[in-house]
Amino acid sequence: MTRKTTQLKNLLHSDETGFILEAHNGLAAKIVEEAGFRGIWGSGLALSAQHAVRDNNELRWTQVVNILAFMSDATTIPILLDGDTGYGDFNNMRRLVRKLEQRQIAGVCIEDKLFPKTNSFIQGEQQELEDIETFCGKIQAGKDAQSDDDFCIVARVEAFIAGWGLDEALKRGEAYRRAGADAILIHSKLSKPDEILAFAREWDNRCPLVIVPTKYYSTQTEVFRQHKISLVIWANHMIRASISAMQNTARTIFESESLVDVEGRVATVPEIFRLQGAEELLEAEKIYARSARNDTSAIILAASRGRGMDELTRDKPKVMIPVAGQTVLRRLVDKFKIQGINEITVVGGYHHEAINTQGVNVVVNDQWENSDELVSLRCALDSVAGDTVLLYGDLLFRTYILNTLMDWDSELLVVVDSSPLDDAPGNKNDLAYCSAPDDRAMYQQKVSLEKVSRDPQWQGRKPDGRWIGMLRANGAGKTYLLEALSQLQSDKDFVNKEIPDLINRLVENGHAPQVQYISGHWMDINNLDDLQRAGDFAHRHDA
Ligand code: SPV
Ligand code: MG
Repeated sequence: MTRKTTQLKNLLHSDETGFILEAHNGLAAKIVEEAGFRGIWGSGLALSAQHAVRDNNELRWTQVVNILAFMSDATTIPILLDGDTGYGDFNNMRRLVRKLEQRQIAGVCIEDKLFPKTNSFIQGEQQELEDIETFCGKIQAGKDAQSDDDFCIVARVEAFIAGWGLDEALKRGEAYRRAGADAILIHSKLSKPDEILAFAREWDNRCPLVIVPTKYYSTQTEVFRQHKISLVIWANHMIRASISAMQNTARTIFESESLVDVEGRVATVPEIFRLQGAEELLEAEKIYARSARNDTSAIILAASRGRGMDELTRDKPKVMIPVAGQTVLRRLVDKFKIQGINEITVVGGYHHEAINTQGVNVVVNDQWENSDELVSLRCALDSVAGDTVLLYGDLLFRTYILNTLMDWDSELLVVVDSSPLDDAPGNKNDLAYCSAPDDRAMYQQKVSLEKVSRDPQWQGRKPDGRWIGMLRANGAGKTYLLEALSQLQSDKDFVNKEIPDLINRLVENGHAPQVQYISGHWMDINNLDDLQRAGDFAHRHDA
């Protein structure tokens, strides 16, 4: 891509008349570029006006440079800064040029007035002009300070503004050109272009000529072309457009005490996101923000009423029962959120309308009364892409268990509690038979699951623990899971199948999940006794 300095230089030296439009912040600059302009005018008037301060150097030069950095970052076209008087003497000018180059600003225009200046349209005649030699020294200092040969310094002649006439204007223009200025900006506050055109005729293209037709706006652009004007600056129309739009919007909202009349007339919020480049960040997150687990979703199975809970589940599913002041579902959701898992799907059935936890998607298994877990899982998987953590909705567990589940690098992972069965409360159905018993001395022991069964002596063996109702499927593991699920779906009794059937099918397919052993620190809630214990458990632990 052509350097911004070179782009500006080319714009000035092109045989055609070029046009640049004012912008005063990053957003405005971006809008100017999107409209098709090939350059931006960093107007002193607009830069100060957006902060409701005067165009009298009330904005410090460092503040100007900071705003320009946002404008430059947001755009690929060159910015010509209205640098007022260079904010001081030749030395301040040198420093300004260096700081602008560091921010990829393509050029600066300085005017032959005295610091602090005022806007040319306020009592122009009373404005004192800088001595010609002093101003030439400033131009030369700026040119000597630039490190990029194509950085442009435009010298602005204020002789017409101060009422000094054509001869003085030409004398100054010529002196500034000889001092090294890349272009001359000749300014006028008349509503006709007479001064400018007279200057242009006499100037006869000695070096590029720049104009600002704010006052003589009704002049046809063709006239500028005929007079070989190199660059026309539309100097303040973005700030003026925003002022009218904001005034109208503010008035309408205030008077109507409603947004109805402005919605549709103002930019949409997605349009703001677009201008900010929000989409790029989402893409970048996929690559760089892996720790945020953006690509992991959670599925919580919560379709059944839960037998043995009596009155407590009269009008809500088990997940919505409060345990130590917080529902089981809220506890689960918070744990996922801490892990950066924000895509959480709850499969509801029985009184699903009572699931009103914030931050979850609820999908409904309509057949919940006549179907089991795999039908529920099927409902969720239709809307859940990427890596998935699956768990039962009646689980309470300590936070570290989910942390570890997320940290293990494995395509398929199940959590198995190896604590002695006799001591264990709760559901003893999902007995786990594994390739090796829990060797507690080993960190991330490589063990695979062989069977989940209700049989306490499967193949005459002792179980190695209990599957706690938590499974993770990553990458290819997710594909294997979907594959096993479709196979089971063609079975006649699919509606009665449970997650352990799916796990066992994975094993049969040669995709045995890896086992992550834990010892206690969890419980499931199956009856009122469990619920009692759950309160204690939640109080004692960070469950
Ligand atoms: C500006 O835009 O700040 C200018 C042009 O300097 S003018 O306001 O016409 O002086
Ligand atoms: Mg200005």
